[in-house]
Amino acid sequence: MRAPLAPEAALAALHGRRVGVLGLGTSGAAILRALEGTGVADVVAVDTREEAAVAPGAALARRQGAQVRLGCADAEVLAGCDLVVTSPGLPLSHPLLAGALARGLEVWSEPELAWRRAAGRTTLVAITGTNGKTTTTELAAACLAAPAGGNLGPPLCDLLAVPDPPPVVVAELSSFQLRFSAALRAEVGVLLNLAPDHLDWHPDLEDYAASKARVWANQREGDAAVVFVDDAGARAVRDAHPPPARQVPVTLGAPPEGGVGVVEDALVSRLAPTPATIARVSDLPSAEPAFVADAACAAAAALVAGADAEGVARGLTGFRPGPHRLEEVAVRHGVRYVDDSKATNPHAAASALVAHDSVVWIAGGLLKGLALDDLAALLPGRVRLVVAIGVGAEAVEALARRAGVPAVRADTLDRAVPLAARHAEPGDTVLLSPAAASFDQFASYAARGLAFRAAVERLDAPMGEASP
Ligand code: UMA
Repeated sequence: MRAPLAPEAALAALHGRRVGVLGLGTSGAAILRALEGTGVADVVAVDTREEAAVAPGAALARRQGAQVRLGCADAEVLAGCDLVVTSPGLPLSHPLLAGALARGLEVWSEPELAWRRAAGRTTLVAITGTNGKTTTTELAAACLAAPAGGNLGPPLCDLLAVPDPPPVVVAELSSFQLRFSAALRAEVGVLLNLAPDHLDWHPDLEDYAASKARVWANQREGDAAVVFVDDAGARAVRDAHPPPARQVPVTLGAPPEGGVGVVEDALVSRLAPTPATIARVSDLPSAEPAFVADAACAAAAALVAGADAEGVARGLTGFRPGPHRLEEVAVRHGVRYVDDSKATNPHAAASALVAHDSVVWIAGGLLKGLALDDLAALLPGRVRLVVAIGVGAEAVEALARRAGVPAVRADTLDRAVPLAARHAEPGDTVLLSPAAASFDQFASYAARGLAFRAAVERLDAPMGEASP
């Protein structure tokens, strides 16, 4: 399956070059570490933020003798560079990135650098899609007993650009990372689904979809493209950007030849001529369709990458889903409080809504240029009240109006939770599934989830202790 790129060839691509490193956060620091010992002539490390925000990355860059330019968004700083390695947080329109592209500089993502540094010594199982990437990556890593990295952290450079990289790595790759991964080759590339997201980063949906399709762009004979074929978006990407390698279809329906599917309570592989049961659906940690789809894709990817059947069964059934994904945080007076803060786009919120019957729904935040229209049909008869928060609150209220469901504006989670609690009745679920990113009010979706949990816990506090 391997056609190794010689380590010398990978290093030759960097030798003597002046390299711009864009962003000094987690990715930037990993990029700097991976550039060490490659023979690059010179590094210019740039970040639009000031010292306090990027202190560890800036300190590392200085220790390595790089030129450090902070508070800088002027691409002039890249004069003399012929290669730029960029962080995923910089959108295509960012002046540094747009300036680098306008100057005709070669641009690599952090995973591209990692892959080149691994130089054919690691089998890469790469997982992408709009939703479910983290869960699927963790599941596949558990099935393969291999390390997981990429968008879920640790950065791929820290796993691959080391003297002795692991034989197999499972990577969650975002569209931002794939956008500038021209040579990266994943022996197994998984596409879970595709729905509009990140339209504040990509110029349009086509650019977002084409970036996702790069997960299998450089595949060769013997490699595999795992596609969740129940998802219309994933099918459309596959048809518009056909994988050059073998396709492995995954479905929640009858298992297709050469793929994985479900027969009654069994997850069944038809990767080999004789169908084989991978695991019982009822033994999985969740029977929720989105989770079963992730598990089926992870199993397919792991089996194709060489995992044994027992390891896969153990990996799937022993898995515990991460926090902030449909996580029940409390049951109080017959009302369930569920933290689905990880739902940072409408597609993810839709799968949370359909999994519940009687909901007080807390939604809103940074909408990233996305329309909420597709959710309107899911609200009537299911959502009792919409509680709108964050900068997207107005759009959330407009959605509720269109769906004919009452809505109130709470702006912050601290206010939203008691308000939701007042309206919820026994049997209801108060669901935080924001359909939006958290960055308008929080440092991350995890911080938002923790704030939700804290607000739920305060519901039990005596009046005087409740926050205003
Ligand atoms: N920066 C600028 N100007 C900008 C934007 C960013 O100078 O306009 C700078 C920031 O100031 C920061 C640096 O670039 O100092 C890097 O920031 P970054 O946003 O690229 O973040 P990293 O710390 O490098 O983390 C990234 C991923 N972040 C994003 O894609 C936004 C992390 O994914 C990932 O875990 C990490 O690399 C390691 O691979 C987070 C994420 O939110 C979890 N991902 C998105 C998602 O899952 O929806 C794609």
